[in-house]
Amino acid sequence: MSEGIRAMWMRGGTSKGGYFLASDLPKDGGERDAALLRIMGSPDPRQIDGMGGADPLTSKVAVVRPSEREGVDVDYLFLQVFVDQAIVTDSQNCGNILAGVGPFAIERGLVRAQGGRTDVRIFMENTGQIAVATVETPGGMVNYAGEARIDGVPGTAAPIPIIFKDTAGSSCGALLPSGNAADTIDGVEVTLIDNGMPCVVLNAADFGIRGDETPAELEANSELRKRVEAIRLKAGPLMNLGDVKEKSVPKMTLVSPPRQGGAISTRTFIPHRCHAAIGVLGAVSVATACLLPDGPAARLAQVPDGSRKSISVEHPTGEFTVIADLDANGEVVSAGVLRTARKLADGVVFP
Ligand code: NQM
Repeated sequence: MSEGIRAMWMRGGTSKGGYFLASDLPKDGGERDAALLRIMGSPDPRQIDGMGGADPLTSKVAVVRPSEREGVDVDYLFLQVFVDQAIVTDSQNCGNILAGVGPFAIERGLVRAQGGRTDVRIFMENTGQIAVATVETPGGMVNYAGEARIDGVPGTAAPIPIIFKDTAGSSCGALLPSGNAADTIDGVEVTLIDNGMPCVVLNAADFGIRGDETPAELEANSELRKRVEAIRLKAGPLMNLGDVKEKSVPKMTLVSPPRQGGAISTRTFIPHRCHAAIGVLGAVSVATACLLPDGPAARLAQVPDGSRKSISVEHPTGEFTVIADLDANGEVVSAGVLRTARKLADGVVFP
């Protein structure tokens, strides 16, 4: 048996995965990915022979290293390990797994705790942007317990507020890669948007659904999935993402009118399974689509007044609030979100 690889297992927001120091993983990308597939138990729909939870949301990896960038503490590379295919991809970022990066960096000694709260400046390697996460560190130790509640996770935990700046065009080169707030693909109106996560926003009604169905109901609707995937494959090149057949982006968000007093209701295919909630940067992108002059989200959204907008994005297990700050042109310049994280295990995993 191999010697094993040091890892911490954490819940980050509404996702879960393995957190590794880059120096603990094989240097060679191919060897690293092969090890991660073995560790997660992929490819296998049940991931029975590994740590993965048979869901893309629990088959995730953070690779963290000290940063050499000015004013940045750590570099974070997110890797999605596919469940039932032998694919490990860095083609997307993940704002949920990001929530565990600050605590992990402090626990591993990459960042020194500063008083009761420690700001960790994180360079997100997948998209080349920076997030600042604030971690509670009373007595110099990470505190995970607290009263913050996020929908999609039972119970409460210590709050980890995260601020994103300049996420527009993170992977697509522009907030609206086609240059339009609304386009038409296969006769369906879409917004192609990237404010941290490439997303295609669609009106649920255009697919003959209400938009408040459960993820299981939507996953069982093979006609819907076929139409959504056909649009996704055409959207990829229009979003400067090339052939997206084997990529986990763009995400496909079906929007409908809010049901619980929020701004918009969502169901998101990520891209083949339907998310139990919504991704962090996915929510930032969809919230931004609500503020555009045109498109399916803008038409349905209930948007509050003011240059600081609190946009509540409803999803299958509750809601996700994005605090968006706008400039004089009405463009989103920064977004704040609240997440929590939990350390689940710290030890050695065997590829
Ligand atoms: O959009 C799932 C998640 C995510 C990504 C996905 C995420 C984000 O919930 O920033 O967090 O869309 O694949 O972890």
